[in-house]
Amino acid sequence: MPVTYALMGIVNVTPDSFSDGEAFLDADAAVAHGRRLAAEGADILDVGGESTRPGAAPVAVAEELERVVPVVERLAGTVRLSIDTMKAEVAAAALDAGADIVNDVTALRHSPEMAALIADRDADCCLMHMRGDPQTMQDRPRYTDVVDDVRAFLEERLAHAVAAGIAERRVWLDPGIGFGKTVAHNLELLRRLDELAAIGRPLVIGTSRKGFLGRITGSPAADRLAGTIATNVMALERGATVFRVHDVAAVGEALQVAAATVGPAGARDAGTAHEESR
Ligand code: HH2
Repeated sequence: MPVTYALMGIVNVTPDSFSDGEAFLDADAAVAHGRRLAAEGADILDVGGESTRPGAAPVAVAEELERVVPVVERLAGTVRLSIDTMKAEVAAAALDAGADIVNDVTALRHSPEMAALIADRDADCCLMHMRGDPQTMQDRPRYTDVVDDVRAFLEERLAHAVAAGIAERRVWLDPGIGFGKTVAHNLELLRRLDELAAIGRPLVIGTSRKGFLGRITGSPAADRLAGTIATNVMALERGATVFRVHDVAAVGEALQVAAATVGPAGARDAGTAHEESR
């Protein structure tokens, strides 16, 4: 069986993202960055206007709309676009502007209208595990068994989405690396990722430049590409199918080789791309 996967390039239109805050706050810079990531091989661009790093300040709806909508409008037609937001108003405006995936790090728990919106628009969505919220999530996180707990959470959120009218085939799941987890929790989730892939939905993984890599290697955020590659390659081998990364070209090349090694003819897509965007 060939290994199939999709590369999701990160476009942060924020002043305070942990690794590239301020770099692409200007719409022109964000659009140019998105186009560059698409040219490097991103299958999806994930546009976000609110940082979720530990302790990040929440952003008002109007401000978030102002950051992301012009960028989504101008990137529409390059590759598939996802909107990284927990707010239904922002998701609706981004879907109107050309996005067709909603990446909600609260897994439909923040905005009461989010599930109905995704169902109505028949959009794909990524539901991610997080303990608490970005203000509190790193406050001594504890689990009975981190993989069992995350799996139970994701299964419950999948059932909730389906009960709200979202087609099961539209739902992707994500263990939320770095969201309310210690270094040991993140590593155990990566080590046992196959147990989450067994749920049977596309599995998104986001380790790119995250703090646990720096805790292991001592490298600052801008210098964690090697750790990012190591963890994404391992995640591919354990069944992850969508890779959310800042460094599309380098991680893409590593995954190409990893996929060719794991399966006879590595192919992109993860069954997640719309025909017209190929
Ligand atoms: N991580 C971040 C943001 N959104 N979405 C999903 N599905 N999975 C993730 O792991 C994930 C995510 C945090 O990374 P980044 O966007 O680089 O930083 P910030 O939140 O500071 O903007």
